[in-house]
Amino acid sequence: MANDFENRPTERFGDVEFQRGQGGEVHQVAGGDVPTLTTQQGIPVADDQNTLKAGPRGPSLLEDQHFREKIFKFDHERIPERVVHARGFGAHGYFEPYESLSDITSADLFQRAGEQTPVFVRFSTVAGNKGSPDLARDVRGFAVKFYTKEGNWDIVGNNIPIFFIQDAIKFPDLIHAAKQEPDRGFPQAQTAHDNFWDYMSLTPEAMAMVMWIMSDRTIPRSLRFMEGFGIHTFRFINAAGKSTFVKFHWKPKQGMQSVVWNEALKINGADPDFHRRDMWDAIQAGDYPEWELGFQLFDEDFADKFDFDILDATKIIPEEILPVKRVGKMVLNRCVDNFFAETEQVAFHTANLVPGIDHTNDPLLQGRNFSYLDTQLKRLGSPNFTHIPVNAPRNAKVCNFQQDGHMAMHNPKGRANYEPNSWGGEMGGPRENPERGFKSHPEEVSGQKRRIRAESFADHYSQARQFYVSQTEVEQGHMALALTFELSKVETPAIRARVVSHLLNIDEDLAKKVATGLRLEAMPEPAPAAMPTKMDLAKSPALSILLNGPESFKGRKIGVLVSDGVDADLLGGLKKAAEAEGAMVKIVAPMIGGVTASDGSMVKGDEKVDGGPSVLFDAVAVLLSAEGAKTLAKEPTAKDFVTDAFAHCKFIAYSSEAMPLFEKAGIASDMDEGCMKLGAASEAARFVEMCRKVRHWPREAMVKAV
Ligand code: HDD
Repeated sequence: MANDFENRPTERFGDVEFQRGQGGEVHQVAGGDVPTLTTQQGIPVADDQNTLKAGPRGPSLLEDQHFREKIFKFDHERIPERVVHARGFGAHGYFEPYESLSDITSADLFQRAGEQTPVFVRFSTVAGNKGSPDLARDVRGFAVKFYTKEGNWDIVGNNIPIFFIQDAIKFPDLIHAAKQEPDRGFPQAQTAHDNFWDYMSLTPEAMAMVMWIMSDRTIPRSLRFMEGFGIHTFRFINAAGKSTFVKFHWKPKQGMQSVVWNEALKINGADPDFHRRDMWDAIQAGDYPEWELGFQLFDEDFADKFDFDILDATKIIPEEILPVKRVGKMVLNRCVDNFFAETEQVAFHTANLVPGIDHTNDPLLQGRNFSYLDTQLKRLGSPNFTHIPVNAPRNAKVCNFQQDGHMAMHNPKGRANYEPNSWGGEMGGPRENPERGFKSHPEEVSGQKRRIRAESFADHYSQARQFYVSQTEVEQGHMALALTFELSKVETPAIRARVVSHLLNIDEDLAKKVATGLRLEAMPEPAPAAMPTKMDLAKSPALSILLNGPESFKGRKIGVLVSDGVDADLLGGLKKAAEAEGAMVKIVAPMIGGVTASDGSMVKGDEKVDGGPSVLFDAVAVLLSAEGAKTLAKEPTAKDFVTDAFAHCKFIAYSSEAMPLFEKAGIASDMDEGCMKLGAASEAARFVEMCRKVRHWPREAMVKAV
């Protein structure tokens, strides 16, 4: 009798050959360039579609080791997600210093101008679980691993230069309050709920951070368009042992840009992977995102001049007082080969420091130095997580006597697994190196052992105010709306009032706007303050996004709504102008197969109109034929395309034939100088130039109610 694998009919799908089994199931068979499927033991597999059965209709047999192993492996695919920063996206790249910085640090990666050090960066949201949407209002993690020749160095930072709390002992409470409420398991990936604001209102030290998270910083347009910060004060040590304090900054070459809140809500529905896709698309297209690394450098005397403590992670040193020295650039030029192996398994740690860089006594940093190592054991399941390629040093050799444990990939070779030992040569293994080895800064420490917070940490409102007054009017408006939105989701009126009582210590006008937006019954008394607010701190323009926006429209996307009969010249002109600027054009068509243009050519669609709403683009163009406009004017999704673009203050180009759509959408009579009629292809360059401002903010006063 023929066995089950013989005489199967062969079929071709495209270039690929398949065989059809007795039950109609499809088999793909090795041969030529197609490798043989094997088990984990390397044993070749004959049939991956049918379990081993006693008779054609079963039962299945326990001896089917291939089946058992396959299901066993599948059942154990998931590892615990990160307790915070669960949702993330990683990419590879390199860092390159502009000059040697040997006068301030002996860290090897900063010694030679132009020398590249590989990096891996993972961006993340904080509160949401692994499957949460990208545009949640949230702080973004910005963690960078440098694979230096003296070992791995991590800057485990965020896109905001301060933090909620001053002492690490509060971290579990902060995160519990922010994540979903424990009795009901929701809301997910948002701070707009009672527990979060209850905790905030009882945590005056969080008030500066509250200002930052209620600003547009927490709804970035792209991970490529945001700053990053190391937050804490660290130390550099040079070869002579001299210490200099340093704060780390990442400045996006692409400029900063955020979305508006109503847009964020809609992006989350239209494309919950918006940020990941954007980063993936940019790198795949060769438009590599870049950041400059910046240092704020200072000494003890400079630190002593401030009323606040430079060890307090809720404070910044304004750039206008201490400029950021840009020392090099980081370029992300490669997506991961495998998301799980790299992005999911990467393990950052604030205590991964290389010689030439040291901690300070910031009590938040000190606690973090415990937490990160601890969490990796839980998440990755073995103390040998440093053997995973993304975590292993790439440019430094690992030589020590640590051994064994789950999943050990490499143990010390030879007889000696301890030191000191008296075995000579290679057999004796590695030895200490007082010259090259990591040395801590020999800081004097003394004092009583007490649970206490220094008085120098007590000013909770001055920098909150400084952040608020440094924003443009448009940005201040967004903050008032964000606070009103969040607190409107809080069900307990006393919590809403308690938050407003803090706002009164920050800015009276802001407090009034929020109180009015909430229809608060009565204005509360200002919250008791450990220290009065300094009302006269100078504005810091560096804190505003709009004052530090992009200089060009490079790396941005124009969504072009088209119909059959679209003017081929206009479309061609727009594509050319966008390309010249380094921007992308995406075609949004009534059907994904595309449209026939006025010259008879076929224009392929990138999105179908209901799958490509205008919130996905930085600017839009509506290029329709008269017939197309008439048809689309009846389509709710096409009307949303233009009303949303208009409400979100985007620049809009349109063909005159498209007007019926704007009329039907009810915005024709409001169209302003942010909307440009494209009469000829030659005018497209002017439109793209206009888009460099990214949004037409003067419109906002009219549309703010959305
Ligand atoms: Fe943290 C992850 C950033 C305070 C404990 N943190 C984590 C990540 C970032 C930050 C970017 C994700 C890393 C990745 O992509 O894998 N964390 C910060 C910043 C903080 C901060 C900028 C304040 C300045 N964190 C902080 C404190 C503690 C932790 C005070 C605990 C005492 N953080 C953790 C953690 C995580 C983490 C539990 C979860 C997953 C991980 O470490 O690897 O250990």
